[in-house]
Amino acid sequence: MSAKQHVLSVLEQNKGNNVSGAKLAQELSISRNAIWKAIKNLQLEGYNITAVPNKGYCLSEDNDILSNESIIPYLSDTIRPVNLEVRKSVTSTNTILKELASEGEAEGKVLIAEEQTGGRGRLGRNFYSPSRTGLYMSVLLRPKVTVEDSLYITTSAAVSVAKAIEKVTGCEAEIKWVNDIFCNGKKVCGILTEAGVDFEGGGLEYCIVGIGINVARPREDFPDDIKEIAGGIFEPNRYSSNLRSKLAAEILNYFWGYYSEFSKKAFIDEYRRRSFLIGKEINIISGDKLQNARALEIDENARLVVQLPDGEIKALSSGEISIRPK
Ligand code: BT5
Repeated sequence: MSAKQHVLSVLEQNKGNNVSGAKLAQELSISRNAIWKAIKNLQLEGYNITAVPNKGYCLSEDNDILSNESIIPYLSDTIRPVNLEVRKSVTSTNTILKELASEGEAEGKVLIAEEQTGGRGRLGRNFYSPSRTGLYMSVLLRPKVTVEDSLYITTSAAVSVAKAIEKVTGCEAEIKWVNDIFCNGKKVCGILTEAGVDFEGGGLEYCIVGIGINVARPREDFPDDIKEIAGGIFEPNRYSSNLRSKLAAEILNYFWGYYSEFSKKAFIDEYRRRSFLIGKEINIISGDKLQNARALEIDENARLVVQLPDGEIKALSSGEISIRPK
């Protein structure tokens, strides 16, 4: 760890409180001059650190820059040491992690970005990923599961995100089958799971779970094409505290808990409980075709059970649906 990372780590752990330069120098066994330099560099990177003579340095409570040092304190002991990397701006955390996976990166690598310039959704769609108000994160897994069972990775990630949102922000989070999380009737999160198949072994070579969250509605608002459907967990004027780091850590805590006991499928009941499609009139979308249906339930395999107008009952394990306006 560099002196700068060390200093940041101590300041993050004492956020909102003064830490004396002498104490920092002693704890980190470096000169006070080196501490001062580290502070200057952090301030240049945008960290809101005040220096008060005779009191020391204080990292402002509402400082909201994502870093290993800001996230790690909130990770539960059972998932440490997680191989976390935070970058300022990337094309897509999923794309980069895919490249790393094919170069042999181990399970547990987590890539988090402040901004994505080419954030991706399913089927080649875009995921709008501006800086400051979102959290974009991908997790690399090397699961020993069948291709069929890998569908539950998205299911468990959706439950982890919903639970983490509620724990950290207090906002109620619901799931729209398959991979969207809604707060106050708006999509605040999408999940894109991508896998490399091991053709010889018949299982998965790797699996990447990408999670994109609108923590706050951007000040300049969402682009016109998603304004109606997208929402932030917070309105811009209500979001001031440092929540993204906690949110990232809690998602990982829940997700790792489920993943480490994957075969138990302990997340299914919670997934069903949070699904808000049940009883609704929906459209099943395939290409440019729409088929009317009624959503009956989420079954024990996280499939959406629907009834078609002719009475036929079908269980869908993946796909796209929209709610039909009344
Ligand atoms: C998703 O796809 O919602 C999956 C999004 C996954 C994003 C994460 S971020 C980290 C990782 N790296 C990536 O590059 N991707 C993953 P889908 O269900 O296909 O929904 C895409 C649709 O959601 C778009 O066509 C828009 O209508 C809408 N959309 C785009 N950006 C949005 C946003 N920021 N918030 C809400 N809805 C959005």
